[in-house]
Amino acid sequence: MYTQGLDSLGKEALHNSKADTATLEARFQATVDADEKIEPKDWMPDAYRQTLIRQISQHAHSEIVGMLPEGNWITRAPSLKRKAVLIAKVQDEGGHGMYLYSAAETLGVSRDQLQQQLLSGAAKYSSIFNYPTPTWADVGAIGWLVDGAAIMNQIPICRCSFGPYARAMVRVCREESFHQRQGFEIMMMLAQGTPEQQRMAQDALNRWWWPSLMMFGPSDGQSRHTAQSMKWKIKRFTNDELRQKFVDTTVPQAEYLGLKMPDPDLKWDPQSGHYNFGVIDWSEFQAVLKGNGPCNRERLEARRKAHDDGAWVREAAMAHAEKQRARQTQAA
Ligand code: BYC
Repeated sequence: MYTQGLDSLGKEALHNSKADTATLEARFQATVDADEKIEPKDWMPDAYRQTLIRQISQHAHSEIVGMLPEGNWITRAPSLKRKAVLIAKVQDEGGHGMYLYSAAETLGVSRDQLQQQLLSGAAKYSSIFNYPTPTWADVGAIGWLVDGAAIMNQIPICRCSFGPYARAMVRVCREESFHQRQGFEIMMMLAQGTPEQQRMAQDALNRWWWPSLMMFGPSDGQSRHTAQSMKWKIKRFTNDELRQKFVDTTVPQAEYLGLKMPDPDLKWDPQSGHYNFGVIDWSEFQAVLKGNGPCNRERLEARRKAHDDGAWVREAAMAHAEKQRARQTQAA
């Protein structure tokens, strides 16, 4: 775990007996307002720290659980090339999880604690990964829509006020762009393929469209964290703003593919310059968050099994580290 020892923002104030929390908070907010980064050793309000731990760890868990729906297709990818690309993509998601756990650790929480929160079911991860992947077209739809939505959400996080999170997002977004393109290319091949392949592509779009819109989180009126997170510049756009951007970008892509969006209310509005879209079924979103989505139990069981199966690796690594330490002590 990273040290929390120094406190460059609050150092001077901490040594001043008159300095109080209000002074520290004002300096913190001034730093954020000036678009300067907050670093792990800087003073920060506890609520800012807790919000970041919640969001970054939820994000990390999403990457790790997100390996499962697509991982399901690695052994069945339709060609060697597709298999190699899919393995690389799923491995990238694992890497994103690792950067994000490291970023969360700089806030004073341990990776073990975060793992336990995921495995016990206490921590949230993105609702989207509780849906099944019954056909190869789902791999295309995830890349195109889920990675597409992820990029829309994550590009602004590259400008997040917390340095380690912002910096991790730069590489993550570059990799997600590649993922989105590989997904779109799969959809393009299917959409231009046989009638059966076209049906598969359309069916995958039908199943993934609405859950992709839910990925952006509750509507602004229901989002309990947005206002504060925008003030702290953890978030740069609201959930609804990002959702609208995603719809506006993705509808023309579906048209290009010759696929139909599963929303009879979807309509271009020349006055606003945006697409109007139908009402999201928030009861489905809430059910998934409560653990009752189609695959919630299966996903957590897979993670728990992986954790249990990996126990011997952790033990071996600890034994090796212990042996190295003993050798170094003997040599000294
Ligand atoms: N699913 O006040 P709100 C990927 C929760 S993985 C589940 O709006 P906030 C990929 C929210 O946590 C990318 N829970 O919250 C991987 C809060 O819960 P609590 C994943 C959700 O934080 C593999 C409550 O609802 N991306 O790209 O201001 C393969 C109220 O919401 C969801 C991220 O994690 C949800 N969809 O805004 C392919 C991005 N939405 O703890 C691809 C980082 C909301 O208060 N996270 N909740 O009970 C964020 O940007 C923000 O946390 C959110 C939510 C926009 C998601």
